[in-house]
Amino acid sequence: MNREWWRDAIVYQIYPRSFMDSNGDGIGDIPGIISKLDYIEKLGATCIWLSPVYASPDYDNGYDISDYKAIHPDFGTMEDFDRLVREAGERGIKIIMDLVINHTSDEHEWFKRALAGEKKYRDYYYFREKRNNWGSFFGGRAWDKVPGEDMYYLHLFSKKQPDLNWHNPDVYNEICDIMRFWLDKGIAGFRCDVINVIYKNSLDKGKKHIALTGIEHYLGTEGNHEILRRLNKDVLSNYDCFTVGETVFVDPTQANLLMGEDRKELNMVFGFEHMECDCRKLKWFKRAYAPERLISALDKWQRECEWNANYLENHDQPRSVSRFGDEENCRRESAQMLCALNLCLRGTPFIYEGEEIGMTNGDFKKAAELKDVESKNINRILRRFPITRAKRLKMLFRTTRDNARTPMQWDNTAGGGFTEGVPWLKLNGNHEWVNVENEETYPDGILSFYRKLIAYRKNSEALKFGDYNRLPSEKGVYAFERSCNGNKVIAVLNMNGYEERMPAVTGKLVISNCGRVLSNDAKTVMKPYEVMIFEA
Ligand code: ISL
Ligand code: CA
Repeated sequence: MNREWWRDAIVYQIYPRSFMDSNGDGIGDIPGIISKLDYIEKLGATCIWLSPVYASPDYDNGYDISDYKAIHPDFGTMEDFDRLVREAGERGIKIIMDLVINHTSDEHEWFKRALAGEKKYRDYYYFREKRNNWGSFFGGRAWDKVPGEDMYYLHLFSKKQPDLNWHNPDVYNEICDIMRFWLDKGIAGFRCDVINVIYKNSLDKGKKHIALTGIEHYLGTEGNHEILRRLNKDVLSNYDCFTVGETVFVDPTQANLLMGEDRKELNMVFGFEHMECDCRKLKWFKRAYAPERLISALDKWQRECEWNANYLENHDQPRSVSRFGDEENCRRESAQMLCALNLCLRGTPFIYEGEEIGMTNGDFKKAAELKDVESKNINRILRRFPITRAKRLKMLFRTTRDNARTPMQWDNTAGGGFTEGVPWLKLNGNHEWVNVENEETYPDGILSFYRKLIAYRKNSEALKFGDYNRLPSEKGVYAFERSCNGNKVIAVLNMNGYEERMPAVTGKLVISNCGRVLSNDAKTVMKPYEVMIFEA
């Protein structure tokens, strides 16, 4: 395996709308991000993944792009963007951007010209007289009627996100051009949105599927692999950059086809299997969280994939401390345990803004407080079912992507230090005590733990590149060793909310989160969410 720079990068994901507002309009922006670069540098991140900042009507918060080469005015100007790349670079921080090429916004010029009847642009999308039975990722059907015509168009996501036709060479060329545009500005790669569904084999009728009827016609098709190889050869291979694919519904075998070093498609992928440890396939079908299920999913990917893009949170998922920890009784300990989990596994770690201070799920009270298009769709669908309002809201609040999108909590002032104005999405009331300023005062706090472990990892060949090997332990305790050229690090994590017996490991304790004396004392019982990291 080559030791490219991105393998030992520490990636910090920024959701620009919610990170830092510089002008009081309630929306985070690029000057806001620039003002926090010192914070990101101090954390130890070496790369920022910037969620979309392109021009967009924001029906899906920027994942519906109306101009791929323009910065959304809410976020600032192209000069601001260039300054961000430059000022981050001065701190040794690279920037990767979101590449959303399965679909555009319906307000993109291509789609508008298609609707106006221009043949060339008609072929950029899928227009059909009859719609098939495919389902949309956001609930409901994947086809909507073209206004004023007896025609339908395909959208795997919201109706404001028509799918691009990847059979059309013009589409391919346009996207190559867009990628070069940003790479030439000095960005270091892309996080590729739903990149394993872009190429549709056919528009035939789909087999019935709980939510995504039709998926067999577009998931991980050979044509999709071929496009990725071509994009790699024609564009990416000419730059010092990397790609991480957001690849829905893949198992390690399919993941390896997308990121195998010899395949020359993507460099790494985000798997979803570990995100299914508290639901059945889809988040709507809840089941109780069991640490053991999270462990076995992670362990499987660690064993079966040469490299992983490790993450526990992003802008689509609930907050990990609310989900896999105990935000009420052990917020600090469980957030630190999750930090160690993310940073000690083999692969490139991705940290989502606010994760490093243990931010929790939103404290929503009314459906009207939610802004996410997916939640709005689901709310509409749920209203048709004979369930109580309380039940409907419970389901919405548990699943809404807005849980991760509440404004970053910098301090305890009215706007959380995020804005001087009214935030676009309700700020969590717990910003009074869950905030960066407060964390800065605790040497044993969550933020300090992140900084400490990131710094430790940077100096550890074993954590950066070592092999992974799981060790025997009690249920819900995850113990594994990472070794490289005789250096060995052992991580022992009690992921249970109760005490559990410590596995037998030998080594020198170097990092811990529950006041353990840093020595080799007999360790018999681990406290809830206790972390111990040893050198052997
Ligand atoms: O979050 C999900 C369900 O709640 C996923 O199914 C999600 O829609 C899927 O992972 C694709 O996500 C990506 O593409 C979407 C966008 O809305 C998400 O924010 C993005 O991460 C469409 O572009
Ligand atoms: Ca702003």
